[in-house]
Amino acid sequence: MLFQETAYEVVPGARHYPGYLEPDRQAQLLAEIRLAVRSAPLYRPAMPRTGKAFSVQMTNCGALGWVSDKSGGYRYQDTHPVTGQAWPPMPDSLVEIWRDLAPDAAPPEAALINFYDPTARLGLHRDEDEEDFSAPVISLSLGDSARFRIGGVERGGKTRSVRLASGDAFVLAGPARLAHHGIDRIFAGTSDLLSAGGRINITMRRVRKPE
Ligand code: MD3
Ligand code: FE
Repeated sequence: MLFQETAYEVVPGARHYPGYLEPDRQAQLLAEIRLAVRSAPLYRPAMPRTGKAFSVQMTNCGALGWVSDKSGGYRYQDTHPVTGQAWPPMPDSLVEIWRDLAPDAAPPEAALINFYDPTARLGLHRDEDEEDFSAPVISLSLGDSARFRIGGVERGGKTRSVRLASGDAFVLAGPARLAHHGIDRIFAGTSDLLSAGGRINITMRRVRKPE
């Protein structure tokens, strides 16, 4: 068995796969992410307009990467905003996971890598900077557990919380693709995968409409 395929629908279109990646596969993926981060270092994006720094550190791999800064706002671009270099290639293992969980979607173009220290948070937001919402977003969690919150397409509605652990996958499709979501807190010390602690989340995205 390549992956643990048991899933639960949290809200319509949002599927949680607890323990999708076995411990060996988590360690392999972590090694690939560390390699990518060596050439595309983690940096702290800034909020549009206010310029306030994110508490989450970010980088990307793949043809495109999601970035944000004070003057340019949220967008995808083909180079790292600090080094000016092209993003490192998307590891084959990520493409394999995308094919497993989204066999009908066009291949992913971006993998956003988020790093959370135990104090980092990600406020409720929607992922809406892509041209194509027909493909899902696929999330993979490594390291410490987190409390993930998901609501509706409209702001201010009812929300549900889910604890995400190392190795879990999440597929956001259909009515959940434009749902509000965020990370309320990190549970420090709940995983030994990252020797220095913290949490990594990888989200694979299709950005452009397929030809
Ligand atoms: C629901 N990341 O990178 S992953 C993000 O854990 C992001 O780092 C969080 O939100 C993290 O944008 C949550 C789960 C997730 C990812 C994308 C979604 C949930 C989503 C897109 C639409 C709806
Ligand atoms: Fe998001």
